[in-house]
Amino acid sequence: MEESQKNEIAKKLDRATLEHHEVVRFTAETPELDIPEAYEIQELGIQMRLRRGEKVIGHKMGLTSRAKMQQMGVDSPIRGILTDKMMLSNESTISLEDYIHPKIEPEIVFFVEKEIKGVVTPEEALSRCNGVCVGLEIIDSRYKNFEFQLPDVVADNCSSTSFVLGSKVADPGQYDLKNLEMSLKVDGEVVQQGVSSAIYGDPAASLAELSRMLNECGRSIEPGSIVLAGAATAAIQIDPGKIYSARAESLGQVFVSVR
Ligand code: OOG
Ligand code: MG
Repeated sequence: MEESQKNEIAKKLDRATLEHHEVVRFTAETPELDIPEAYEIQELGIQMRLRRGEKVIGHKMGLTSRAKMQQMGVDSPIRGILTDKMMLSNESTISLEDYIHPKIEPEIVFFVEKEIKGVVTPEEALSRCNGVCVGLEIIDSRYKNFEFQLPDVVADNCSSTSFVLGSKVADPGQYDLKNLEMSLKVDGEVVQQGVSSAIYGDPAASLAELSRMLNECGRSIEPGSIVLAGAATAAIQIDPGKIYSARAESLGQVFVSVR
């Protein structure tokens, strides 16, 4: 694919993000779009954000659950980049006007203290973190009806839009992070329930997989990064006038309200 075509796709996605409108998936017209090209487009989109003054603060893993991978017919998760503009404070109120058709999902989030590089075990990856928390991720795919193929969603920075972090809990090694009960609530009522093992068998394994994926393009997980390890349950549609919360055993809760 020509450089100009990659730039064109990145610009369309960037505009759709800024103007909150949807686009039709690019693989419909350009079926040859492949995964490495999609990561190049993702990077072009991030460069556009950086030129507007945003700062990279971490990474997210997506499609880490077996169910989502099977649904997409893939055996590897995808990764995206998080910027400071995407982070909301706990108990924030969002307005649906700032989104297209957002969904929300409960996540486990790592605070990386020391660089994680190359192929590492989940234990090694975890030992480089100084905290963990429960999070809520708001995904707002720029594609019509959330209909995309793998290269489309990678190019769209894995539907990244906003996220909220709960209180950071220190010394993450003290918890059995793969066996935490997790739930997603709407106005205090549980609507989705799961176990943290739904996140790639173990959220720390998702962190290690991110390190392996970044290493393939000569990169690493930088010290100070935040990493969203993936959703523990299916995402649900966000409606106005509701309060959404995620809870993870031992890690507490995190909230976002919708206007
Ligand atoms: C892709 C993003 C998936 C997760 O945690 O699995 C994701 C999507 O479903 O739009 O963030
Ligand atoms: Mg997610």
